[in-house]
Amino acid sequence: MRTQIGIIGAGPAGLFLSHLLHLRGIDSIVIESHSREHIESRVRAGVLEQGTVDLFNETGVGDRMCREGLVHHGFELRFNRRAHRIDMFELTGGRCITVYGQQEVIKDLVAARLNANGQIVFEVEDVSIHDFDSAKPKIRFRKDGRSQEIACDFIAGCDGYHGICRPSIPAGALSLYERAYPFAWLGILAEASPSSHELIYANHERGFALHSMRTPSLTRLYLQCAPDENLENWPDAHVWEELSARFEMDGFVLNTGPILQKNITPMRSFVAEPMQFGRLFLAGDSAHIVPPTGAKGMNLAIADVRLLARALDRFYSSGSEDELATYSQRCLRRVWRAQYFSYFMTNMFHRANVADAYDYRRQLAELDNITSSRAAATNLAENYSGLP
Ligand code: RFL
Ligand code: PHB
Repeated sequence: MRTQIGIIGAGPAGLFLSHLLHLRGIDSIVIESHSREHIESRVRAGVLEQGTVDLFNETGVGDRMCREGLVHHGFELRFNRRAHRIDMFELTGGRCITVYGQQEVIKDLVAARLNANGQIVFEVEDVSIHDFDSAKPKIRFRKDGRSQEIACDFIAGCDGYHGICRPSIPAGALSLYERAYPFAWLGILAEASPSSHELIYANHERGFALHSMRTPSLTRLYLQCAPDENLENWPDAHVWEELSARFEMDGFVLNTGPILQKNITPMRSFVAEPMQFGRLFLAGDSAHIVPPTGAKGMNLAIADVRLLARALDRFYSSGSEDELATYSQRCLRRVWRAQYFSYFMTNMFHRANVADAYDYRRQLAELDNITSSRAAATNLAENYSGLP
C-alpha cells in the first residue's frame, strides 16, 4: 500500500486529521487497533470548546453536533454547600461550550471518512513504524493474520498515550515532563435526567465531584477516588450515596437511575517535546495528557491536527517545510496553557490528603476569590472556553 500520510490511531486526532487532509486533496490511510464498534462506543470526553465546534462546522462535520449537542453559556462552582454560577457567555463576550460525547464525534468523523471513500483499517495488530528519519517512512502491521506495509511520505502518530509512535522515537531525542496525582476519577453514565442544566464542579470535604450530561435523559457523573480504587468496592447504591453527599445543598436533588457504565480514570499530566522526529509527527494524547478537570484533552488533539494539516498542505503545495519545522513549537504554546489550566482546576477541587485542613481552607479561599472577583471569574471563563 502507498499513501501520502500514514495515520496511526482512529481517535479524534487521527480521524479529524484524515478528514482535513482529504479536504485539501491529500491522501491518507488510518490504521486502528480496535474495531469500529469499539471506538464508537467508548465513553470519554464530553466538552467541546467554541473553537472546536467552529472548526467542525467549517469543515462540514458539525451537522449532528449542532442538532444534538447541548450549548452551555455557563457552569457552576459548588463549595461550602452553595452554588456560584460562572456566566462564561457574558464574561467572554459570547463564547460557550458544547456538550457532545466524544463517541458521537467519532461516529460523525468515521461516517464522513467512509462516505468520501476514505480508508480506515480497523483491528490491526503488531503495528511498527520504520525509516521515519528518512524521506521514505514505512508502517508495518498485521491484519487478519497477514503482514502488510504502508509506504508513505509522513507518519502521523495519533495513537494516544499508550500507543507505539512516541516510544519508537530514539531515547534521548525527547524531553518528557510529567506529574502524577494521588487520586483518580470514578465515572458513571446513568439513565437519569440531568439534575441541573449546566455542569457542576463541586469541592467537598470528602473530595471532588462533577455533574455532567450527554442527553436530556443521560447523566454523566464523576467522583474523586483513590488511584488504585477497586470498582468492586463501589456498588451502585454506594456511588449514589457518595455523589449525593458531595453535591449536597439546600433545595438540590440529585436525580438517580440505572447505572449503564462505571469506570476509573487515572489522572496524569504529561508532555513530550518536541512533538516531531524526522518525518514522524505526534498529535493529541500521544504527545500530551492533561487531567480531565479542565476538559481540554480532545480539544487539544483537534487543535494539533489543524496545524499539522495546514503544515502538510503547505509542504505539498509549495515544497516549503517551514510550517512543518515550527509545528511542535506552535502546538506547545496551547498545550502548556492547557497544562497550566488543567493543573490549576485539579488542585483547586481535589483533596490530595484528607488530613490537610490547611489546603482545604486555601482551596475555599481560591474559589471565594474566583466567585467574588469579576477579573478572576473572567480569567477562569476565558481559559475554560478555550484560546481563540
Ligand atoms: P485517543 O482518543 O486515545 O485515540 C488513539 C487511538 O489510537 C488507537 N491505537 C492504535 N491504533 C493502531 N495501532 C496502535 N499501535 C495503536 N495504539 C493505540 C487507540 O485504539 C485509539 O483509538 O487519542 P486522541 O485522538 O489524541 O484523542 C485524545 C482524547 O481522546 C482525550 O484527550 C480526551 O478523551 C480527554 N478527555 C476530555 N477531553 C476534552 O477535550 N473534554 C472533556 O470533557 C474530556 N473529558 C477526557 C474526559 C478523558 C477521559 N478519560 C477516560 C481519559 C473525561 C474522561 C473520563
Ligand atoms: C464529561 O462530560 O465527560 C466531562 C465534562 C467536564 C469535564 C470532564 C468530563 O471537565
